[in-house]
Amino acid sequence: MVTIKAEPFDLNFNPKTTALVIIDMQRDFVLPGGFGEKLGNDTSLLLAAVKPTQRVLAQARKQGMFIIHTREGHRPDLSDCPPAKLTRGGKTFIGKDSPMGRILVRGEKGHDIIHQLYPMKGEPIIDKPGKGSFHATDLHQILLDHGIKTLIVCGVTLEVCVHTTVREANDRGYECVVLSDCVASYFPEFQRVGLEMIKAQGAIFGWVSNADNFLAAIG
Ligand code: TIU
Repeated sequence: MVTIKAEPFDLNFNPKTTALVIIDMQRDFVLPGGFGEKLGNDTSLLLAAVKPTQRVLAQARKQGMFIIHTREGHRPDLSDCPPAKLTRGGKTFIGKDSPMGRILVRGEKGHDIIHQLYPMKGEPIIDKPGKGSFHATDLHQILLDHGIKTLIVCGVTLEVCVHTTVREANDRGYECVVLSDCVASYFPEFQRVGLEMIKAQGAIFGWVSNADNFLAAIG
């Protein structure tokens, strides 16, 4: 067992039963021209999470930790995209052309993970149609098969796909540690409050730590 310095209190975990989960570090969210920008956001705010996550990913690989990547997106025929998600307020972006291919469509350049954090062979990629990583995916089964009990969570955006995934994971019995500098939001206020929400009420659905603390814990 190792101990990670975290809020609201430190957490013990076994690196062998812990997975690093990197959520939706896709061009469509992080780079201009994709889904995030089409929704009216400044995508540059998300880039702050890239370098700290690279450090965490490199060390997790060195330690042989189980690593999982997720991508939000849909089949090319959009048959797995609920109409309520496809068109919001009369606007449709998913499936439309962009400089990085069809937005949030599997197989397109924008849908894929940025090169800085690209998965290595043997690191499962979960393609998910929703915000949560457990909804309509085999993530829970994969984690059970690997005896995983603790999740170290990075990715974007904090208050949408990271929150939804951590809430889903907490309900399924996983202890989740969100690394504050390895997650990002288009809204600085949501980043701050989103982290507060996780750790409030005695870690109501998770813990908050950071890249340095993670690196110190797993050495
Ligand atoms: N829009 C936004 O903040 N996020 C998403 O749509 N998906 C994820 O968070 N991955």
